[in-house]
Amino acid sequence: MSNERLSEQMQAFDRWKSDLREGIVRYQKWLEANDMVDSEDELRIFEILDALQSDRLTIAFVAEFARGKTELINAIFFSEYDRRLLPSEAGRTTMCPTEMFWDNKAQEAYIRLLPIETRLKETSIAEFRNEPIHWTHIPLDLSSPDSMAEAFQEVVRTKRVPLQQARELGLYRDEDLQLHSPDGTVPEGIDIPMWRHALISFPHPMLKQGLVILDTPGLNALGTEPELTVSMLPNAHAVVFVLAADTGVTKSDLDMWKHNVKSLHKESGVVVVLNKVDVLWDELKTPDAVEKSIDEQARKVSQTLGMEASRVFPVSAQKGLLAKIRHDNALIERSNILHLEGYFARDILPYKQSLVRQHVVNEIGSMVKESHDLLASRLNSATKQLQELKDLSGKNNDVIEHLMKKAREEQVAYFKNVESFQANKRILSEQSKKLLDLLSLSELDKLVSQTREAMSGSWTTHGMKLGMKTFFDGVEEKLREVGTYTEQLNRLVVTVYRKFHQEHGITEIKPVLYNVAEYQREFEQLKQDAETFRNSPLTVATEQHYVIKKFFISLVSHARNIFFKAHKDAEHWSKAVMSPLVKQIKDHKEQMEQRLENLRKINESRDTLQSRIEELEKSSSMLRTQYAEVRSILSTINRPLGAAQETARAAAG
Ligand SMILES: Nc1nc2c(ncn2[C@@H]2O[C@H](COP(=O)(O)OP(=O)(O)O)[C@@H](O)[C@H]2O)c(=O)[nH]1
Ligand SMILES: [Mg+2]
Repeated sequence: MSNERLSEQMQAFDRWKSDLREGIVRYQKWLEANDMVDSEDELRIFEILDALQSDRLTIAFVAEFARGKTELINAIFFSEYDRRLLPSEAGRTTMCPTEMFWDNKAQEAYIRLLPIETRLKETSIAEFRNEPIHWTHIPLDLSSPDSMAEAFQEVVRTKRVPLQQARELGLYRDEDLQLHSPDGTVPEGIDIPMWRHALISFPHPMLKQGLVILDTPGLNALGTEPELTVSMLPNAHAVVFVLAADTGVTKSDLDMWKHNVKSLHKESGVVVVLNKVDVLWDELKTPDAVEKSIDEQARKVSQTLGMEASRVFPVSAQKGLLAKIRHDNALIERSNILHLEGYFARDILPYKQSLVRQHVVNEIGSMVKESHDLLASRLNSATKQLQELKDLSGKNNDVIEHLMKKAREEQVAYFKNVESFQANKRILSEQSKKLLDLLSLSELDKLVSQTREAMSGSWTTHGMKLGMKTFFDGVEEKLREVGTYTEQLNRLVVTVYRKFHQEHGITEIKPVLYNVAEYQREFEQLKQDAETFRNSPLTVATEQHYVIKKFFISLVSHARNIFFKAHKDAEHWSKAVMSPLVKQIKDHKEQMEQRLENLRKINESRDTLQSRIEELEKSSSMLRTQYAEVRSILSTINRPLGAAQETARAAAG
């Protein structure tokens, strides 16, 4: 059980990442040592190292208010502070969405709060994130738990504002009157959250290892902050949906599940937590009977939600936190909190690792593979030359001259092909420009203005439907065009590569092709998330201009992000796609020259044959060492997480 603790698995994951980093750095050095650096590759390596450094695992907690999300976060992640670190309160909390992480760049503990008034601006939270000036910054004094607890209280601060202002901010609807004033009199002012979003940088070990926890307030926030639904939650690697045993599955729990959470299941792991099972710990019942009633309720939850029973975890966050603080093992066991941690460790982390792995292996792996292939081809040619020279001993000059003549002819044919290659390369680079134009942000922005026109300023659910249709139809059309164009480009690339390999017997390498499928998939997902939001009863019921406007802002911001990535990717691709072949061509040219030079020297004086053979043998053996090194780097990069753990365990034992 103990090795299923999330913290240990996070550590193993972190070690795996640092092994990977080491492998990449080794490769970087290897490239330098062997004089094989290319500025485009260098940049790419730098980007990958940076991406690994800032790689994150996001777990989002979603539920109606008061189900115990915050308590659960305290119990799983923050128990070693021997207190309830994050404020968890009885009753309705008006907290804002809160992200907890460690700010690696600033290396500083703080709380940053985005004022609620920023909702009036046409900027998404993601965009605000890059503009610290809009956030209120509170440094955290780690040496004083009291002052820290006080600082955390700031996150849940509210303020009283006139009704009109709350309405403008999209935080009050006339239908909500009941909530604010049970006797039905219209209040003069209402309490609204001070903040729209909170970022907490905190040096907890798991956060330092790249964990991000997203704590969300209840259903209301999902309705009023569309960015949560269309961007933040779909981007999380795991979503924890929390129910409480004292309330059971209420109508609003079920609404939230159906419209906001269930659909996330495709992209990320969703688990259901049935919290507060301690309310069922009836002293008058036998332990067996208690367990039975808990199982019964969990089974009902799984049926109602249509979720496999193995993904429903009955726990008590409160007792779990208490038990961990008191080191009461029996109570920890009873709270069942470790079960949930084990699930994250066993299922979520490996999934996340496969994502990182896919990315790194795609990027760096193909570069290392390229070096590997280049070496293989050098080694191959050295071996051939060596054989040729060995065969020469005892042969007369005619044979050598004949060989030289043939080598020269090959060289001439080769140079002709190099010329036509250069021409093709120019064509390709021209055509790549068109690909980049198709993927440019200004193209997308044209679509955005068309969308706005289609809606003709009608920020209603009907207008939203029209707008979404215009937008996604437009994007799909554009991506189709990109797809067709990409196919043409890829065909040209393949042809150019093949021609060289076939005509000159060069070791075949497969060019990396540009692929838009990933971005098409991302748009498909965005469309589904947007659809979910549009169909959510909250959205349909409100007809709120405000919310719909916000929804479009987050939609556009997300879409721009996808285009930005696709464009960047295409730009890199167009610069790099020919480089393996260029290197091969250069190498082959040198080999041909060297071969001729050898033959010439030997022709002049047969005495040099032996020394030439020795030289070639020496350089072959050097090539073999380089080859072994690059193979070992390749295997480090391909190593699975489990293997890294084994190594660490072996080293420790
Ligand atoms: N009995 C019991 N109460 C809990 C448990 N977890 C949370 N609570 C209580 O439920 C209330 C709401 O908890 P909180 O974490 O703030 O809920 P959130 O709004 O979902 O973040 C607080 O009074 C907690 O003390 C639990 O496991 N058992
Ligand atoms: Mg909370």
